[in-house]
Amino acid sequence: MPMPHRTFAALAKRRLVGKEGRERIREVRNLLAELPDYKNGPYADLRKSLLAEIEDARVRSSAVHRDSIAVRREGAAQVALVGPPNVGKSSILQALSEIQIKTGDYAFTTLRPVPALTRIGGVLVQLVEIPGLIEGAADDRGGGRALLGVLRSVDAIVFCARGDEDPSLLGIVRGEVVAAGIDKPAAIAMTRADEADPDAATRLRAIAPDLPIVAVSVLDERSLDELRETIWALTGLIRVRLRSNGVTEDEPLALHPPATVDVVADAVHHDLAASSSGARVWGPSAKFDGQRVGRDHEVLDGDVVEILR
Ligand SMILES: Nc1nc2c(ncn2[C@@H]2O[C@H](COP(=O)(O)OP(=O)(O)OP(=O)(O)O)[C@@H](O)[C@H]2O)c(=O)[nH]1
Ligand SMILES: [Mg+2]
Repeated sequence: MPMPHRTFAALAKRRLVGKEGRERIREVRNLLAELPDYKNGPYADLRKSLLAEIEDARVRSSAVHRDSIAVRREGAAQVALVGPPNVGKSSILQALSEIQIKTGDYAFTTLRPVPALTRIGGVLVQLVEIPGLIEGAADDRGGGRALLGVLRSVDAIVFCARGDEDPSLLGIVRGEVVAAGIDKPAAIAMTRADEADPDAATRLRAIAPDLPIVAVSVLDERSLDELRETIWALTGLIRVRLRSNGVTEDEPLALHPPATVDVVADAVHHDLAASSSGARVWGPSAKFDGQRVGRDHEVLDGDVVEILR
């Protein structure tokens, strides 16, 4: 004897409370599987309304209005691109990575945070475009709370502002980030630099004298390189390459400074750290090429390290 349809409807409602997106759709599917298979009458109506729920949940999850949005962390660091709408955030993401993303000369082309990996000096860094923030974002205007929430876990922020636009737009965005209690290493990318007038950087500097500014045009590869370097500096990480049997590896290790030879060895293998007797070092931390150092020697960005057993 199936449960009365009103009871089922109430139960369904209860089971969907607080569930959104994929989770909600999964629960609706479970409910559909449990629903008696009548072709007509109240159960058939219930089936129809549950199917409509799936459609609604899909539409809602493609708009931003939830309290949290998760971006899965990848790479050695996570850096957010934050700014007003239509400043060229997606275009930068596209220029620095393999991602294909919609860009367009209108506001709110991007509605959800979009992650993309970029390689900087051989190390993978995750960039995340945060959809355009507007005044009142910290009070959840435009779904701002969820977007700002993504910033809590990032390592650094690149504020994007158009060189040919009123710099106070950037001030508003920064103000919302501050109002949300978020304080991260940051820099400013003055975007669409090819369209900016010569005073643009000065105007931006006046409203954010504390942040480094890099002028970026997606049409200028050199400016993109400068942006990469700026992003790397914001991560605060150092790059160390390993050497063994006279061969230096191409792909560097990314480490949080201060890092010792022991930390390098441990990043390779725990056993190596336990059994090492020190290292030979080439590069900025070495007094001369191949200097023999102990396990507590501090390595620096750009070092080549050969762990000795
Ligand atoms: N001339 C020039 N145009 C650019 C540059 N970067 C982006 N654009 C143009 O600016 C417009 C907006 O670019 P998007 O990358 O979509 O901007 P967005 O900040 O991601 O926009 P939303 O996601 O809508 O907030 C597009 O028409 C781009 O072609 C640039 O360096 N130079
Ligand atoms: Mg965009």
